[in-house]
Amino acid sequence: MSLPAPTDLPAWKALAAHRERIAATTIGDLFAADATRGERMHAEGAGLFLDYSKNRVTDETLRLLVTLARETGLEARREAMFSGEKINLTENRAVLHVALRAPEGATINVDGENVVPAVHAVLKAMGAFADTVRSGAWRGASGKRIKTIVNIGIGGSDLGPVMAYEALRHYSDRSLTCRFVSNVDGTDFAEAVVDLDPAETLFIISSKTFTTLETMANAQTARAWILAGMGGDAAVVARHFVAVSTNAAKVAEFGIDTANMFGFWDWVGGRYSLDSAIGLSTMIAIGPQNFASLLGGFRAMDEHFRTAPLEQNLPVLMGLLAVLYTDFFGAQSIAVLPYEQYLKRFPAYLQQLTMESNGKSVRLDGQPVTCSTGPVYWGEPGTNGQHSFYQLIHQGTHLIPCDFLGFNRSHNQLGRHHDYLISNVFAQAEALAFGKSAEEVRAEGTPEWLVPHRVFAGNRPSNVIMADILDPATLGALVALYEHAVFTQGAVWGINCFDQWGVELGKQLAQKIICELESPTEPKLKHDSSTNALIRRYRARRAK
Ligand code: G6Q
Repeated sequence: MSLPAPTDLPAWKALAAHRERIAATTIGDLFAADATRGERMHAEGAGLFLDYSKNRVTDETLRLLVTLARETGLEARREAMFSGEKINLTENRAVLHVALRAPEGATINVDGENVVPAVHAVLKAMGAFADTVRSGAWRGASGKRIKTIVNIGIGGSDLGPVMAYEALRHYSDRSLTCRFVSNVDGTDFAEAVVDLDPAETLFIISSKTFTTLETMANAQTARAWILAGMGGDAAVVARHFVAVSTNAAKVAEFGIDTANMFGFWDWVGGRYSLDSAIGLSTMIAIGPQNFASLLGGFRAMDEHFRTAPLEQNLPVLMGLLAVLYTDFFGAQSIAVLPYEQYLKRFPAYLQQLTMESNGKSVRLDGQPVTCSTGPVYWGEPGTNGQHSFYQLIHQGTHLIPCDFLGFNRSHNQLGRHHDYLISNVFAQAEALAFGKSAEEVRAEGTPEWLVPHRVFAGNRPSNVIMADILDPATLGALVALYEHAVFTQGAVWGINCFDQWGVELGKQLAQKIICELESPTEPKLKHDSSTNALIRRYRARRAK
């Protein structure tokens, strides 16, 4: 196949010329010229409200961005995804996280087979299992009720479940606790179980492949911990371990009863798997009903993405704005700033979703890209971030577009806290956009030598995304918003958002180096001189 480079398309060239024309126009100028801008430039969908008026865009910029989306074939690619085509070309796979939240009765075919009934069969099995754990009907081998669920998984088999557990704590059964072990660093496991009773602990081994080094190492350690704590009989494993995987053979080999294995499929990418069986810990924590609401939120955003006009389509607008800043304003990162403590792990989750998806420098046809792709996504919950890195966003030399996330209501309505919190969302977005001029600083009586230090140039773009309250449906909509915004970016850049070859090389090298570190005799090292020296030094100094 051969694809036109997006940079060769008429809309790209028109945008480049347009960018020159608006170079001197500030966000302040745009607001001054149009009294209705703040009310006009918004979009709504799936319970989310997006105010994008504080961006460096005119109506013409938006028209050109939408034209670019059309010229790059976004709509056809979107349809190809929703209809189960194998758009993940490098792995020859369909990309169907949208099928995970399709309504029962929908039809989505992969290789001529409707996958939706299988999705719902797994959801039902998960629901039945979650209910037995929640009700206490599921007992550990010694007859004790399960109190702690430890999810062992990494990457896509960890970040979604951790994020969702934290985000939906308000909805979780407080007599159960979920913990998450991902790192192969033994400290992660050791600290996670330090105060746990094996008799009351259930491990969920979450691994699509059931071969990932970190997860398998942690799973073996967990198995040994359970056996040591429960008398050493391998039969106890079945009461303390369940698996989420696509690999039944490996699960059985580990000693987990495949009746307690919850499956998914190769058309679910790891970082898009939160709403598959990988969400089992979330379902146990919040219950099957709330999990169904979570899926409902995803589905509502899927529908919006699929049907809303591009000009009013939240993920399309957010994806195109990211392209605009990345390719026409030289921005290298985007900050995501949730003003909601329950979303404290959301930026970490988005790091994987966005950067593993769009950190690519080759297009789908194998040609090198001719523009910048995948910005760095990062962030911390507000207001904490304001007291650390916001300085750079306000007065530094980098342009960092921001997504502010806020909610009209809090689950913890304590005195004036929520108004304080949300006043900061609006204040930060206002300050970034309009800044503070030297005249304003002088008018406050600031001595002349201090004026430049206290000036805020403004003209720094942001989106403000608001919803009523962080409930399961809203979380689903929010995650799907970013999933589809990432898809929009990838479609414009002509890259494959759904593979991750970039994580392979390090994995392979580590396998080789493990043998060298553990070799009883001095290994013959054939790395570069730095790697060789580091290996020798470690071998000489490590704890024996
Ligand atoms: C995500 C990636 C990656 C994956 C982990 C865990 O999109 O594919 O983060 O989720 O490597 O893989 P397993 O689930 O197979 O253990």
